Amino acid sequence: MSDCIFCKIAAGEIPSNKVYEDDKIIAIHDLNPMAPVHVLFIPKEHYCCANAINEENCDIVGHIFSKIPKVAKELGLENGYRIVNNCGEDGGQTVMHIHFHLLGGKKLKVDMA
Ligand code: D5M
Repeated sequence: MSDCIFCKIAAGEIPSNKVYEDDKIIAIHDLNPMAPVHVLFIPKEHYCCANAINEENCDIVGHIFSKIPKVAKELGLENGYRIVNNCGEDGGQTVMHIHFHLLGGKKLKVDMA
């Protein structure tokens, strides 16, 4: 998508603070960190949100989750972390290109709503 900021980051058209990249995904430090470690895992292919995931394309979610432990370890999150996906307006999603937040580096508060 030509006007999508995460598509532009994935394509290298906008600079980012990258922590991981392969042919399918990129992981970058969040611009507005909500925790000492706040990384976004972003598929290079554009999917608007969790509602766009189906049986045909759900491998991308497994691929992202398969890379999170390695990146978390490299970033020192030995004591645990949180993975968050916001979907749609009520879910608090602000960038309409699916991404997973990796948060850690302190004992996070439990706040589900
Ligand atoms: O999360 C969207 C997240 O994306 C939010 O935490 C800010 C972050 N963001 C927005 N633009 C950038 C750039 N250019 N680099 C890094 N991080 C960015 P959401 O779940 O949609 O609310």
